[in-house]
Amino acid sequence: VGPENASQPESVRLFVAVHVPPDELERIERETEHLRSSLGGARWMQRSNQHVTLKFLGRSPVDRVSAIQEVVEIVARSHEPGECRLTQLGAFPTTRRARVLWVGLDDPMSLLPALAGDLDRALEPLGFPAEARPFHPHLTLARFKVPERVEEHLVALTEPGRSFAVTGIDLMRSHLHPRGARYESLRRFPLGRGDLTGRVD
Ligand code: 2AM
Repeated sequence: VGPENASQPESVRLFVAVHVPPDELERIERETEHLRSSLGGARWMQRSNQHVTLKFLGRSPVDRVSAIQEVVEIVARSHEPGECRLTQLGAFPTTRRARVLWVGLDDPMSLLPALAGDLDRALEPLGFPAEARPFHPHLTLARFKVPERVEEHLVALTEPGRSFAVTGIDLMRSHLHPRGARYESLRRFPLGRGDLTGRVD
């Protein structure tokens, strides 16, 4: 973990996320191709930047990163892998005045809210305030500087999504640039592996 910039050399911007397999991201891109011309004000996320955020930490001192990693590892180990599927399109805060266009997830075991809730609680003692808003698992596709009416455009995706395994969570760093952020996985933590009291590896 290196310095972010000269004015704030000792902090990094962090979040914890789940990644979606590239073929599913390609499918969503194909299925939303027509929206790129109809939604003129949208800034589309590159596929390499797409993810499902579980917990946003924001700025953190670099010397906190190893303590954060320990907490994320414990949470990851305490949940077994699960299956999710990308489903319908939606928008925040509303489809009439959208700022964020996203694709939602079907998560039959409620793994994502369970992970998000545990991360929220476990990271609070390290100084990261618990999330006040309800958790809505989503993968951001595009953002709007000026809120845009998108409701007429959000027809159902036609191809059925493939269910995919969620086997790990990533501690992510965001690098802010004038032309958009770039996200980097600092470390992936596998889910499960059972026994939390006796590490064998
Ligand atoms: P979004 O996709 O819903 O915009 C990196 O910025 C990731 O952290 C993004 O996926 C973004 O979620 C999320 N994020 C950014 N700022 C946030 C905030 N203040 N609260 C919660 N999540 C945030």
